[in-house]
Amino acid sequence: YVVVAAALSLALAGGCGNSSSSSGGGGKKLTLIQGIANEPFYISMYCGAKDEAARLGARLSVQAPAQWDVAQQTQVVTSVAASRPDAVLIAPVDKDAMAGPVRQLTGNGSKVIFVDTELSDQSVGLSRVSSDNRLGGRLAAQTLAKQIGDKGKVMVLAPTRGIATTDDRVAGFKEEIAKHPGITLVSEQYPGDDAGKATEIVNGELSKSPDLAGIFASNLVTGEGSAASLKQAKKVGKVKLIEFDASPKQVEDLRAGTIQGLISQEPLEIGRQGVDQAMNALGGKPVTKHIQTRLVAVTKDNLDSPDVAKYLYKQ
Ligand code: T6T
Repeated sequence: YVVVAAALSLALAGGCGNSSSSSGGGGKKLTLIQGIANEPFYISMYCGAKDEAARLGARLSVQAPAQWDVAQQTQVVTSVAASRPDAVLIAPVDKDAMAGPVRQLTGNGSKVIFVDTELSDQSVGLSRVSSDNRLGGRLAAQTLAKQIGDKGKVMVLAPTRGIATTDDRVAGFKEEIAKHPGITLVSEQYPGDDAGKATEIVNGELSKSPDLAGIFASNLVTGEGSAASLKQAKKVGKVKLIEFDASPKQVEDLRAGTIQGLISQEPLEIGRQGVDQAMNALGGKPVTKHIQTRLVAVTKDNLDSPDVAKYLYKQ
């Protein structure tokens, strides 16, 4: 099964060429373990990591679970640990449940760098490269507040509790919303890694609160589910939708008016910097413990400006 998931993620790794890169002989062996296979954010991250590995003469392979799931990612980690790469870049799917499996990697001698998500246990891993997700949640709330004229009912969705990134985004969102007396958070929902479930939940909320003003979907899958619900309920544009990430499909939906704002990350840069830190560690150079990449709030107004275009995820 693990082989199947890995093969799938290799086959669909996107427009960044082969699954591994080598400048020939003697290169360090790096493995990237994504949170989930075939997903635009992680594909971009892989592209950035792959380019950087090629530039530095390292070999990079990529593995991922087919779904966002602790048991599935544990299987992937166990097989990677057995292959003893020099370093592993990993986005753990749960900040606590993945601590044991990640320790297998360090126990087998691999240097560990967290990319995107991370563990609660700060003693594991040499470096953490991610967006400032709390800030991203605050930005989402500010963008939504503007869109709804600073008043009304809003809801927030994340896949599950326990994901380092989306937990921080929800916390940042709530922190900012609390500063807007005209806005009430009526619902905080965790549909799992399942767009269909997210659609059902938003459908339910729309029946319960027909005057719902806005939604913050804190990642791609919850965004996809929320957009589908608004389409079904014919509420597109009436209920303002802010999503994290900026996949080609999300950008298309922003242009079409289904989505009013995207909080875009720099997945290419996260991949690149993750490889740099791994290579620093392997070369005995200083390693930066915490690197925060940039975020930008994208709306229809700035979508076509060159400053913003570079934030949209390339595949
Ligand atoms: O938002 C990204 C990523 O940052 C997060 O950790 C999980 O979801 C995504 O991969 C988007 O689906």
